[in-house]
Amino acid sequence: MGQTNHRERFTRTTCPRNCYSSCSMIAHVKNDRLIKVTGDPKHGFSRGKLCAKGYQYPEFVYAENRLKYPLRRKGERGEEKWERISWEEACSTVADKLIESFDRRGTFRSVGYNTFSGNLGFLQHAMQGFFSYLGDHTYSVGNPCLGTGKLALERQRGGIPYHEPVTMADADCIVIWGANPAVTNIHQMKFIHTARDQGAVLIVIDPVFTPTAKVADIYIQIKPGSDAALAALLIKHLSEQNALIEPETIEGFDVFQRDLNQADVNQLLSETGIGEEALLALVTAYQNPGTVATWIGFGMQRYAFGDKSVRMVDALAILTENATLQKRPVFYIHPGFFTFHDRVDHELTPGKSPGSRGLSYNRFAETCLQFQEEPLDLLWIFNRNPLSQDESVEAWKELLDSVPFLVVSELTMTKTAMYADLILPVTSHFEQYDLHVSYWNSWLSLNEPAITPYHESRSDLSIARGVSEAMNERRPGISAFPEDLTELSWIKQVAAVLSDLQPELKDAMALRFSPLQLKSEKVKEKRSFRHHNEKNCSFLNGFFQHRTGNEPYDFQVITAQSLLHIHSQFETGMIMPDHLHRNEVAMSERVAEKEGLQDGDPVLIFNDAGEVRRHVKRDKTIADGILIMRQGGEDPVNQLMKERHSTEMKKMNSTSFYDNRASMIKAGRRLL
Ligand SMILES: Nc1nc2c(c(=O)[nH]1)N[C@H]1C(S)=C(S)[C@@H](COP(=O)(O)OP(=O)(O)OC[C@H]3O[C@@H](n4cnc5c(=O)[nH]c(N)nc54)[C@H](O)[C@@H]3O)O[C@H]1N2
Ligand SMILES: Nc1nc2c(c(=O)[nH]1)N[C@H]1C(S)=C(S)[C@@H](COP(=O)(O)OP(=O)(O)OC[C@H]3O[C@@H](n4cnc5c(=O)[nH]c(N)nc54)[C@H](O)[C@@H]3O)O[C@H]1N2
Ligand code: SF4
Ligand SMILES: [Mo]
Repeated sequence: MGQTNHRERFTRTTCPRNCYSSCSMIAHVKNDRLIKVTGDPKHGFSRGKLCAKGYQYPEFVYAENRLKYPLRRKGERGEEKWERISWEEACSTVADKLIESFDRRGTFRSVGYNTFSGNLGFLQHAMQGFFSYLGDHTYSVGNPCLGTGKLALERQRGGIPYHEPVTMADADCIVIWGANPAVTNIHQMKFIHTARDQGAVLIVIDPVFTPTAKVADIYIQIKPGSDAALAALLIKHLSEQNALIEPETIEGFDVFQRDLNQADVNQLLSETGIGEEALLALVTAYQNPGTVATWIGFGMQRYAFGDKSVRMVDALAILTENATLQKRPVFYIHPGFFTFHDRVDHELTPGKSPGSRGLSYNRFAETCLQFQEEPLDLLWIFNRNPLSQDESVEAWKELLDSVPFLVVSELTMTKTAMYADLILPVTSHFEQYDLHVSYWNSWLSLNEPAITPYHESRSDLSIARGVSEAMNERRPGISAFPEDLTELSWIKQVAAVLSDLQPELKDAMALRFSPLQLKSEKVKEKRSFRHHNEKNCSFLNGFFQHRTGNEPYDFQVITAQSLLHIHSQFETGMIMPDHLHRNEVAMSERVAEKEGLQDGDPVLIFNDAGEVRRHVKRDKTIADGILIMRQGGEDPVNQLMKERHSTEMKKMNSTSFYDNRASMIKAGRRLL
């Protein structure tokens, strides 16, 4: 690495993006330049293929907006005037700010971080660990992405069901509730197509006619947020036909059934917006004597009552299966991802001290703004772009305007980085070591550096080390972060910790030759609804009140993932256009027709949280009450969001990205 070498070299790396696959990939390098990236045939999930983003990595790595040097703000916040500084100056500045805060308050509680999902590798724990070594501090907790469903399944079954995603190929029927794998999980489509080739029926339930819906045998256009109602209806139907399997043997079924008896069929049906025929197709599907795979997608849980939808759909699988639970596999995530990450955090970092302030993601900015005592002196954002992706953009703007010092570690100049006092450029995965486990499949893979770091970029770990050294120079012993820690020694330690669970991991370097398939953990599934009792809130309690009490806006705004981007990432360098441009809004052709809107017409979309400007794109597959926009960009759609959580939802530490309504105007006229 590093030297000029005219021959092409190959290095095994792993795509670190927040994506189902975690593809192992081969970097092709010539003269220390990444010239091409190809899939790794030894990765048993992606099997030698990548998505368009993966193949596009050389453009990503050398993109014009990639950060090269540490930058210090010159003008006003957000004015985007910067000066280049040295790493020494950058690390000393952060060290000074941290020590200043400690001296003023006698604690590090007024320094905090917010991080999430730019890179899902194990190396990221080192940066979080840096704060843990300081002692008390403020940090973000929870999971704004898939936390609702995870908790709901854990409550319902006492654990998360897991089946190898490859086994979906053996199903006789696949029912996808709110996932769009043709866009978000393209490698899974192989197994879905195999199942269909062998005669399986594919049913897709989604308010949007997605690329996945296009290849389905049956597409059911459900009203947003009503999956709990649809699943309840199905259970009622099946129960009336005595088609539930030994429900009385299920712990907690009595409470569940009482709930269900109270629910009104007509109300349920009108909630879902679907017809009798679609309902009967689903009833038939769940009576299939063979294997019916239920995929609980992340899309259906992004609602205020998303946990109820997850629990009800899961209940449908439990109630139509015998005690072995083999024929009604439910797919959600690979729980090993969390087991491994929790373990590394636990074993290799000091953990969070009791005086630390762990703030839920879904109210992070609001909570920081409310601190009376010990307000934040310094906020460090890494691996995260809240001004584009958070649910409370308005509160985030306020927080970033008011926090005395803001540090952002980034690959590119993002919406959030533009507000920073100090921007620290990080290496891409091609420039550092890392180790990855997928949250969907059971493959674990190594990432070796393929090229020297881009300009002066550094890994998050090496930034933590630099700041720690600068702190200790000023105040010996103030930071206990291990100063000899390198990326390689960190991942070796991670592998050693994980080798308790997977002995093959004893030698992390063996992964240079092939990714490793983890041995599946024994699935601890139980036919149980033991958490359905009055105290934990029954199934449909509150569901209808919420659904009828919606705000006075005309459209539901759905902002799901897009094929050629990962959230706000891949903004530049992508040479192909995505299905929807960032400045477009897709809507029903009928609505556009009625309002005289042509393709390209400018519209303003607004609600009480904010407004965004877009150009019309007509689409005859979209239902009348829905607007579709993409995430990210200059004028992020999340400006239309604000926190809308029930108390129960808050306890679930979750988010409701699609539970969002807005109206639309053109030239001062409101369009319905
Ligand atoms: N290309 C690409 N791939 C990605 C990502 C990306 O940004 N780009 N992001 C990754 C991440 S972090 C995640 S979390 C996953 C998410 O991937 P998925 O699990 O596929 O989830 P979403 O894209 O959020 O939503 C899936 C579908 O749910 C539908 N939906 C919305 N509301 C409802 C509803 O009320 N009921 C039902 N039944 N369906 C509904 C949406 O229209 C959408 O088609 O994708 C990952 N993969
Ligand atoms: N409207 C709407 N909003 C959503 C969603 C939605 O469906 N609709 N989905 C939600 C979901 S599922 C998710 S997962 C979140 C994602 O929320 P975020 O994690 O905030 O999403 P990204 O846009 O991927 O931002 C990650 C940032 O980390 C940076 N980064 C990448 N690698 C590294 C690294 O190694 N080190 C450092 N320091 N930085 C790095 C990237 O450049 C990028 O700017 O968005 C949520 N927001
Ligand atoms: S974005 Fe996902 S599918 Fe594409 S290369 Fe990365 S891990 Fe693979
Ligand atoms: Mo996500």
